[in-house]
Amino acid sequence: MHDFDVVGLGEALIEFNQTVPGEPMYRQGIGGDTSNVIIAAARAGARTAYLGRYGGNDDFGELLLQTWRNEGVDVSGMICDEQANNGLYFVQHTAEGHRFSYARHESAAARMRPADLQHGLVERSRYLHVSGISLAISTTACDTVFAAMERARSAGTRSCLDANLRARLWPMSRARAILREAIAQCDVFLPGLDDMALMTGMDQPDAILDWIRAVNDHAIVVLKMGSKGVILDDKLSRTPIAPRKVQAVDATGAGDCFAGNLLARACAGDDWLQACYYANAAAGLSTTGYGAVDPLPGPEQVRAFLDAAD
Ligand code: KDG
Repeated sequence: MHDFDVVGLGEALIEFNQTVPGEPMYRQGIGGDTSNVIIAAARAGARTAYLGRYGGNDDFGELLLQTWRNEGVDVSGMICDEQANNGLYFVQHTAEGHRFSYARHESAAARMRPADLQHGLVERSRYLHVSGISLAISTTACDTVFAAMERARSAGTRSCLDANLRARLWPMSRARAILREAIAQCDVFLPGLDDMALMTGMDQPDAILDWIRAVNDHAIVVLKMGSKGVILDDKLSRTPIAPRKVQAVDATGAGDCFAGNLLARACAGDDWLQACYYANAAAGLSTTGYGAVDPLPGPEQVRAFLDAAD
């Protein structure tokens, strides 16, 4: 029996999200891809925990803890690093979409290491969720992610990976090598089309899915294509799922919303196709408000949207 449906490992960030394009006006929230996933999954009804380090050297650690607790996320595996600050990021909105700028060098999360996992929470969960950002932020964080995946494998916990390839965080050759190994090891892979284009040099979804299958022949794969919807590759077939029409204002965290809802619905008993339809609708809804966390929808909202769209 598992105590958790999904545990996430990575870096939570304090978010400053631009409210008026081109103006120096920002609203404060929290972000960080794996934390967003865990909050999305919690709102969808999953039993969740977040793992890693938060900083004790500034006043933002309490905000992170309070946010997770309010969402019902277990924080017993979080370590307070008194020597370090919490990472920050700024979201700016341009005609080409949103852009991230970071202030996260030597943050608390970047100081995580494999010994931090001795609490054993990975082993008590059905899924472990990690990402290319968790792998990128430092070499000790990278080691911690692989150690967590190893613990997951030994315990029968399934590993879910989002590529989230952020070119600002690491050199591309390192990113390609490390991500390739993580892709080979995961059980569920949720890459964005743009990330895979950067990773492989290809731009056609089928060619990218073929590339992924050559690296990993066993994972459930969902290729997220933003405003073009998603493709589920369950090894037997590839099923495209069209996007839902919404008035999008900010796509920050939409892929994380997809991942959290997908895993929550899979744990609730949906098959992967049903879970994808649900997560696709949830991700669309999450783009209708500003910030990575505030617009993450709950089940009533998603069901109403699915019914209205039918
Ligand atoms: O997916 C959204 C995240 O990218 C955002 O919340 C910030 O985690 C973040 C990052 O490192 O880019």
